[in-house]
Amino acid sequence: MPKSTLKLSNQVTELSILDVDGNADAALEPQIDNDELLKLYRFMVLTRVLDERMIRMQRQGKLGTFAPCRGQEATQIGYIQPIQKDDWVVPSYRAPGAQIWRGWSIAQVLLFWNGYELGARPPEGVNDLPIAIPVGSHPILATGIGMGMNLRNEKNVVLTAFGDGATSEGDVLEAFNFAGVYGAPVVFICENNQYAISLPRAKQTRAETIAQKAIAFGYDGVKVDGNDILAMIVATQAAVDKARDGGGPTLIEAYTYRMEMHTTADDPKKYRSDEEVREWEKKCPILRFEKYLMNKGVLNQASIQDTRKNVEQEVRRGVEEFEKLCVPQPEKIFDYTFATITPELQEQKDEFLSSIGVNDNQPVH
Ligand SMILES: Cc1ncc(C[n+]2csc(CCOP(=O)(O)OP(=O)(O)O)c2C)c(N)n1
Repeated sequence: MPKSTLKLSNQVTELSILDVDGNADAALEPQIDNDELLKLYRFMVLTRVLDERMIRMQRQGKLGTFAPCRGQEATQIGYIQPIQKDDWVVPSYRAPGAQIWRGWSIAQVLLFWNGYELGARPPEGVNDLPIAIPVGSHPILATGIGMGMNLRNEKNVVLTAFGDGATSEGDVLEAFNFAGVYGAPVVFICENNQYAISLPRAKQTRAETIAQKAIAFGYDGVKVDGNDILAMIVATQAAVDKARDGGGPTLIEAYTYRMEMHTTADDPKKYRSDEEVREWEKKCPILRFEKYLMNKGVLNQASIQDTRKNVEQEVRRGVEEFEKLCVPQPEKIFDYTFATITPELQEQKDEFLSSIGVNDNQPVH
């Protein structure tokens, strides 16, 4: 038997459309109308402004630890744009812009990071799961939802996003495999931001790309420039269309960079150089899209300033709403453990309430 290299039917493609100066590859440029382009831009700026505000709030003791996303705006707004209302999203914990695009309020995003259950409750009519903090625990839920869609003959798709570190979790590999075996309509987005806390991508896997892992599960992988919103939209739209048409899953690796600390409890200077960060600063996804929109005549200096001001106001309103809802209710920890509280837990709850001088089930203010 002769020796040969196997020709596999699945492949890994690489995609970028905008260069760092905002010039688009004409053959690949998607046709998006001006209103939608401006909406995309506004959401990227909103994501950035909210992130900056959240860091300040955390430093002032007004917000708990959270995972900043500066640098990953094109990735998250790009992958969420092709998703329709009836589709499902099983989100990453580092994508508040995508959540807000889906219909979550700014106040809810903030409440989540202060430990309020309301921050984990999807708004009425929003087909999203809450954020999962255990790394890699959620893509398997997306696969299950996708399998359910097939059983019900639904034409919807499910998108899930997770980090490069998550791809080392067994559950994620099971999610990849079951989605392939059952032809589930899942779009897997790996936000490869180069680090899992302090662990660089090179120590996460020996594979040259994350995208190529799809091949082993029997479907295509795409490595996309995650700082290029047009490429993210095109790649995700193709994966969504394929899934909706019964073509099964796709794995998209969004190649990007986490510009900030892993969470507000981390100091990235301990494990990466300023020089490396400066190199990625030049690839800023917002500046790149801004240049593209200015070249097209869709944006100018005045509208850039207006967008920023407008978004700052929206964030301010969100923070005010959050502050009103932020009423500490520590006894709630007992209420959310079981549908009906057990006698033992009720005893503990009573003991806790009396220890803080409250004798009934009134909220603790
Ligand atoms: C099961 C589990 N193990 C460990 C942790 C602690 N932890 C939180 S985030 C993180 C790194 C995740 O990196 P990655 O998947 O690349 O996503 P990123 O945070 O970079 O977006 C770890 C180890 C956790 N939350 N859950």
